[in-house]
Amino acid sequence: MFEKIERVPGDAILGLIEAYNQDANPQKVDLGVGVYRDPNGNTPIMRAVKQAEARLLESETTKSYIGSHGDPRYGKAVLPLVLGPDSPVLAANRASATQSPGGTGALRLAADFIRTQLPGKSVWLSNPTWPNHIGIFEGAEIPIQRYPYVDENNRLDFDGMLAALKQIPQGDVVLLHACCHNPSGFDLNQAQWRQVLDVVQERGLLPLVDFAYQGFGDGLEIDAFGVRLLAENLEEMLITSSCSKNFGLYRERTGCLIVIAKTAEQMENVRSQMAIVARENYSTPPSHGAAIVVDILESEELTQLWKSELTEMCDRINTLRRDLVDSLKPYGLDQRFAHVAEQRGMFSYTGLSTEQVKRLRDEFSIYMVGSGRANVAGFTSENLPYVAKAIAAVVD
Ligand code: PLP
Ligand code: TYF
Repeated sequence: MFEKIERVPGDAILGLIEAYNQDANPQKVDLGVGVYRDPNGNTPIMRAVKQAEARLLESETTKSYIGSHGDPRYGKAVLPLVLGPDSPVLAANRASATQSPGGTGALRLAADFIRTQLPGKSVWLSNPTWPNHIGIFEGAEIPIQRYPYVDENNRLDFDGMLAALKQIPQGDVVLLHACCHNPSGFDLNQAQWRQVLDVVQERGLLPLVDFAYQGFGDGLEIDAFGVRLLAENLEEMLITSSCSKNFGLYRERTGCLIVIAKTAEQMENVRSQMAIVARENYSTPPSHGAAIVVDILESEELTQLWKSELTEMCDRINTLRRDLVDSLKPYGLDQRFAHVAEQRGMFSYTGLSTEQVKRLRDEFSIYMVGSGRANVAGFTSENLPYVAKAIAAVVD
């Protein structure tokens, strides 16, 4: 029966890990997959996480299932983190959180909810976007449409984006990156978020905001500006939140789908549907990562430690952005790459072509995604001069 099944290529981003590992060049540089790296190139477990885990080892009393919505304490801890502790939406009991296996699991919940409860609606994705967005919504058999986001000069195409949003049919779903746009690194400023809100209101669109990098752009609060603006001014929206990056819990699969409804009662109705969607996907979510997050956020001391570690990570990324531009100065390339310092989050659309990316890999063992996306966190003070020299060698 299996003889007709074709082999397909694996995920291009994840494939870079393998290629990098097999490269024997001691000067190799990994700017591929989106995981944070410290100055030594490692992705360490955060100290707050380690401490919470040690406490959990002592205090955990059962491995029995948690419910389809996960641990209610997780929702209680994460909702104010995302929406703000004084959110009127929380005060009105209009928001619900369903714990999920990472932000990816939350996206799949959203997709299945849209298919079953909002049939016929399309989802509009930025062009470009995280390739998994396409896979997830295709997998859930939801029609996909695109809106422009980056122009041919490698700049944010906000006019193009807004013009496209103004044409979207009423009731369709528009997926917005809350901050740290993957893959481009171009984010909306606050005035632009207000304009997006106006169009979403005018057209009666349902925003689905992907919040995978809270704390990696300009900090936990500033990064939440767009999410909170929409939440406070709209009756309905969906948010996917992930603790993979900001708690460094990648493999523990920790996230949630947040639903905001017009009334507390409608929220409960939607919430009841979410439990079914979750159950039909994976029954109940994994517990460990969420238990860590709860332990941290319920402890003032651990919250402080976690916030200071997160700030350090965020500052490091933004410093590296400026350092790359500085390293390119001796080659007269600082103006050409000035956008790298303006972008936010781990990713940068460098503007390097597929051909240039290939040369960086083949000739210099520098690995980045074919689109020219670099993971800025992969830079170190040691490899930056080497990377800058290599970039200067491949650009015309
Ligand atoms: N959304 C975006 C834009 C991402 O880049 C990622 C992953 O890295 C995710 C969602 C989901 O991440 P995870 O499933 O690891 O929480
Ligand atoms: O874009 C990235 O690098 C991260 C990690 O299938 C990732 O979002 C990449 C591909 C994938 C899952 C996660």
